[in-house]
Amino acid sequence: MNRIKRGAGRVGRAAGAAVVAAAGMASRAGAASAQEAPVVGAAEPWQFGQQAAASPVMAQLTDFHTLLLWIIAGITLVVFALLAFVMIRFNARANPTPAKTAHSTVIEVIWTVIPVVILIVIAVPSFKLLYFQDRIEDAEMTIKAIGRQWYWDYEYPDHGLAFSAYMIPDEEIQPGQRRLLETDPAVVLPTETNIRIQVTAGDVLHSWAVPAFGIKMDAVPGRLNETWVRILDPGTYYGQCSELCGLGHAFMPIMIKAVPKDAFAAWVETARDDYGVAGFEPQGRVAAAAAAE
Ligand SMILES: [Cu+2]
Repeated sequence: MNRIKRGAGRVGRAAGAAVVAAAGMASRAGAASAQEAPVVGAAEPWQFGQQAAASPVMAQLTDFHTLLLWIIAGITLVVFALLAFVMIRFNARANPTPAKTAHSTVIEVIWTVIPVVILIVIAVPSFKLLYFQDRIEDAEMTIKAIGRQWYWDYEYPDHGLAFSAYMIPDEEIQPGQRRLLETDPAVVLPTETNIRIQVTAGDVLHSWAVPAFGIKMDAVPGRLNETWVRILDPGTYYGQCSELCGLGHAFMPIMIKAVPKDAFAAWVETARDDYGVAGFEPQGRVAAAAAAE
């Protein structure tokens, strides 16, 4: 059902993202724009299940979650049925003279082998998924998120940008914005791009988590953790610090605007005025792409 909904929303969402990109260029804050892209990555009241997958990793996580749910439901039903059978068939009234059986090799084998088979069925896709989300071989660009008390610093080492993203406080929140989730500025990322994400912290433990991407990565001072994302659809995606880091833990959200590649390139050009790193020379793949244009 999700898939149908997502498919239908795609055209509208792409149009919305173009508007956001244009609005982002017009206003420095960008976030204050009335024409937001339709939100795709945020928790909803009375939400059941996962947020709609916005990346291949999250799509696989959702499938894995569904598989586990079926396995758990099956185990619960079997155990319930066995208990009911025992209570009805072997209660004192139905079975006044109990058997004296103390051991059964057959039953021992069955209740050892079946759980082992279940664990293998779980372990194989689990490990595959762990390695899939671990890192991307062929990253097209990198961003670095640095957790701080209590905001996130972001660096775009390929594009020479660096900025701090602070939560928009309640006094300044505009209609249509999401309280405790909106940041200024938002992190802008291109869709359909393999993005390496490096996560670390400058003071205490934090965790960079965006549910729609299937990412929850510890931010550890002195350690560089790595993961990746490929954002499938334009939109706005929200996340929060997910490691208790002190007084402002609930007030350092993550806000990502995913826009098509050309809109991202345009954003990089305008963002350079505000967030450009002095003396930056593009290198490697990004420099080659810029030279080819
Ligand atoms: Cu934190």
